[in-house]
Amino acid sequence: MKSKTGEHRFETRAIHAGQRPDPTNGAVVVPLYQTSTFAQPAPGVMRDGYDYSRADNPTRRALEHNLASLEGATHGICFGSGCAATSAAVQALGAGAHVISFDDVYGGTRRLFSRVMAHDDRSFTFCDLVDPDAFLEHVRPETKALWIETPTNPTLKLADIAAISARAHEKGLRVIVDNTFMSPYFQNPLALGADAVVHSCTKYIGGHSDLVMGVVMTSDDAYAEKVRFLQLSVGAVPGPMDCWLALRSTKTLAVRMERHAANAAAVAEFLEGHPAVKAVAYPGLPSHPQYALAQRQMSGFGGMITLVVDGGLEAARRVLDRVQIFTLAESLGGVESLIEHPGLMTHASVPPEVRAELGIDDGLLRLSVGIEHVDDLIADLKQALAG
Ligand code: P1T
Repeated sequence: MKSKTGEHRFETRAIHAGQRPDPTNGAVVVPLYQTSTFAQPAPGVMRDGYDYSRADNPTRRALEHNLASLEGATHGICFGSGCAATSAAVQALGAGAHVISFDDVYGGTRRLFSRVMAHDDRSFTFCDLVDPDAFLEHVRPETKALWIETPTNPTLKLADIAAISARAHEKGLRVIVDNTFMSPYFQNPLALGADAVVHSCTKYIGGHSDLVMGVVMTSDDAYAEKVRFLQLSVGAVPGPMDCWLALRSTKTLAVRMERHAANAAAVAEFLEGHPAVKAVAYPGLPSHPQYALAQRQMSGFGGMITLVVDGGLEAARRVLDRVQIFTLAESLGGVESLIEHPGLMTHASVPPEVRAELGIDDGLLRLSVGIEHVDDLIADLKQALAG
């Protein structure tokens, strides 16, 4: 299903790319093709390229076109989770690959790299990519790629995608960016020189905390072919229902992201002035050490905030206990505001000494600011932080 909207702006592509009224009955919304298999007119002959839903499905294909269009990629390849997409993106680098990863990545990504994929013949080095030259000393003959998450989860450090991509390409390395926190609306790594983008669609792309999915996007045909082959062969594919939900969600991605960012900016400013808060990280605050880079490579600052409360774990637990609108839960990017304690939750699988090195303090809390009324969100945090 080809989009006729390739030249249009993000909001228009979000609603139309990969989709058009059904040619048989005019349905405006791409139907949910909840089917595992497809009748074939003759052995080996397919209608419109479909034979089995692990290989391809019309609802999934529409979503893949839609997502690729939003990220400015030629190929979008969906998986059953962000972790499955991450795994395929690395597997596609080939056997024996060494990957240099930003040190402060999602705990599940670090676990996948160091406790699953490193047990095959791959190897990983974690380093702080705030300095775009930092990876150079770790490059080996078998190094194939850099893995960047920016902003990082949970300390919201940034990596300069353009600077790192230029240096990496000189060394013949690919750059893969996990763009989950920004969504394709606020940051487009491919336009900055990266070779591939991964999203956990579970987050902003899905946007309603009702699905788990991932995607790999690239304009590199040879690399895409490898990822596509892994999608078919390993089979970690999303079901048609989740694809249908995601396709419905991208239609509102732009307006949701605008509200997430506006609310987060106001919440971050409130937290920065609060006496019980020791530190606040939000890329849109002038106090963020990489504010200039944020302004350069992102068109907005997203909905994620990290704060450190005075009084360590006990004080953090008190806040978690008291919040009423913010829900204590893992994940992020949904319309509802969430709060979590990375040390005990999303990053509990990261060894304590590594957490300490990364600054994942006992008093550190992570907010996913939703799209409720901002005054209610600030009032909730105010009462939760009160002495
Ligand atoms: O959960 P899954 O869809 O498999 O996505 C993994 C993933 C990948 N990349 C980033 C930046 C992520 O934040 C995640 C998942 N993160 C959480 C569940 C979390 O609460 O941080």
